[in-house]
Amino acid sequence: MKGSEDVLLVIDMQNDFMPNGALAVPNGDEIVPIVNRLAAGFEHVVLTQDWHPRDHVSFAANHDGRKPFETVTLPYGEQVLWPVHCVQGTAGAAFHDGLDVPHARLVIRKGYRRHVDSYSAFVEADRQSSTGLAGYLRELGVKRVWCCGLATDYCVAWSALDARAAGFEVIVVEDACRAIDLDGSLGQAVRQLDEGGVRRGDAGELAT
Ligand code: VGL
Ligand code: ZN
Repeated sequence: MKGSEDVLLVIDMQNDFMPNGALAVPNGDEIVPIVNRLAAGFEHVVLTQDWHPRDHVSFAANHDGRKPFETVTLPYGEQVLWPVHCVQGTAGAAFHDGLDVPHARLVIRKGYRRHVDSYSAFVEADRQSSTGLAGYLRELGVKRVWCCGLATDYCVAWSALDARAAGFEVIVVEDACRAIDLDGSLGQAVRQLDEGGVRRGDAGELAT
């Protein structure tokens, strides 16, 4: 059992990222039981929830003539345009029905400001606005952040790198994640994790 120095960050286990969802991550539903089992081994679990207003800047539908998976340049840099997903209060934004983590203490919602996306659970895409998560974890004496969920190459990788930048030891539990893998994004994310000092591991290593 992982105690007070460890937290499991369960990222975006929402219907829209599951097969048949608006922004389906291939085989995203496979990790539901893996995440449930993993989470049972942590006293401290935090969930994240992608949570966009319908007029959000990350939606292709809100840019004339643009299609999903194209990129645009915004004041804070390059932004991938996504299908409309995880709209606040909709069924697509709800957690997968099979997610069973009743002891999760906190849900961090992100991407809720119209003009700024947030893949990361820690810092929004403008790289300035904090969600407050680092301060919350620090105040509780957390030293290590274990990351799992969807998608490996976007919200998981960005959250892991920002957790590291905030001074935590960070492990991405790879078999408890699935990727979107858009134009080599998974390979790039793995390189960034390795270069950034984030460890990659498997749920099995934690079983004992
Ligand atoms: C995500 C793209 C857009 C994710 C969220 O959870 O990885 N990806 N919004
Ligand atoms: Zn999103």
